[in-house]
Amino acid sequence: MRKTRLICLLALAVSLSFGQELLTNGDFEQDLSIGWTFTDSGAGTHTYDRATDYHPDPDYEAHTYQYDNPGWARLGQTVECPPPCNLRLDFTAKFEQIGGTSSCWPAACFSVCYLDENDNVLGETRYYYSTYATWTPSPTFSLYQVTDPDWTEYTLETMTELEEKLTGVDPEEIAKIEVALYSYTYSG
Ligand SMILES: [Ca+2]
Ligand SMILES: [Ca+2]
Repeated sequence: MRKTRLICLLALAVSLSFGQELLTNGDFEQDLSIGWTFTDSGAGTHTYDRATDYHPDPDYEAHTYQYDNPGWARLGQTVECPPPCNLRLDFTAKFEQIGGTSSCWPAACFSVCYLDENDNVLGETRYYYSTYATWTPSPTFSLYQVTDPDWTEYTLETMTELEEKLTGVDPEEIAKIEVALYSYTYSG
């Protein structure tokens, strides 16, 4: 059976800093080609944009969208993060999902990937909003299930995260961090 699937993720602002802001255009006030890179799974419909009216404040928000299945859409930015990886991530986001079953489900995610100097993913912290997602955490995969669909502020301290959740990641190997708006649909 095939049902309509429609998921979104909207972000008001993203900040990755330790004293000094590392992200370029983290408030989305400039065109998204500045600082941000869009990638997708190549099948289905994937879009991203920025607009002022996703959130009632007067300035811009960014948005990723994934339709049909399976597939994903990702708007990300990678920054250098020499060890020790001691950063504070603040983002304000709104997650949306429509439709889904236990065998075919959407998830709206905000992803933080810890990369080595060769861009290999050492671990990930993923915030996700999904009724059916079956992901389970591991020492290299930390999960935070979002249950509030309204605009909410989130904070992640990378040092604490690595010590308490991502015990399978060697902080000394981390050279970069990628943050991303990530819209995903699983189809089994
Ligand atoms: Ca706005
Ligand atoms: Ca903004």
